[in-house]
Amino acid sequence: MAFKLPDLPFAQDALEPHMSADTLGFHHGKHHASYVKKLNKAIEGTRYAQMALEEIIHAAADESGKQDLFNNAAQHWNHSFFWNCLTAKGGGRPDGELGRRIEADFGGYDKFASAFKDAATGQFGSGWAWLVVDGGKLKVTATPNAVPPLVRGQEALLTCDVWEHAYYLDYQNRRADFVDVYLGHLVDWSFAAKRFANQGEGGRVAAHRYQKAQHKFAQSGKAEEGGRAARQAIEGDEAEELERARRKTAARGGK
Ligand code: MN3
Repeated sequence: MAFKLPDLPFAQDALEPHMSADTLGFHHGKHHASYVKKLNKAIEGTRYAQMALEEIIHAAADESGKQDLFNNAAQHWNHSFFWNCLTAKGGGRPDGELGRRIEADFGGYDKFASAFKDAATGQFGSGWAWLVVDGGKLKVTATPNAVPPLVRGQEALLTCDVWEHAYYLDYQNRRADFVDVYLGHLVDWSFAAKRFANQGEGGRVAAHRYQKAQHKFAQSGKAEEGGRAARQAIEGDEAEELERARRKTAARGGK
């Protein structure tokens, strides 16, 4: 079964004036759509067609000659994630447990914001700025081109797309202005907080074990064995979501 372009979680003009309907029309309707189309073309009739998206990313990252597949799969993941990081009337400081952890791990929200802005503006050329959980600690990082934090063993909580197509229509060459607006008006902290609550250190380790089990299953085609291993690898809030992904993968062609 082919991957589908997800709908935006808001109306195309909902983020104006901070992110225009024009920008979203191209970014979602053309750029993201094109990654999905190329990904589907690349996996058609191959063993990748039976894998979940994150498995494809891990597998393609480990294999030589699969750069295009990696790029398109990762960009589909990155953009699907990015849309969820945005909301009308967003931005500002996070509260709750995530807010407290940002205080503790960065020494205050302002220090976090400044590190995030540095990562976003300091990324030479195309890429992404992220807030991640790395080894149980919050961290700001940047990745080039299509690279998602999951291939570095990090769990993404939040991202800002700093490819020029993300801001050029609205901000031209002023990437720093775009990042300020992202932090001040667009960030959906409730999404990041949900990710944080569901994917602490335990979740990260479980997710990694799950991915390994799934990968083995995808290679062997033994759905029952793979499913059992995957179920054993996970517990907690993530379990249901991962189990759904497993069933979908199995339905796609597992025996
Ligand atoms: Mn983009």
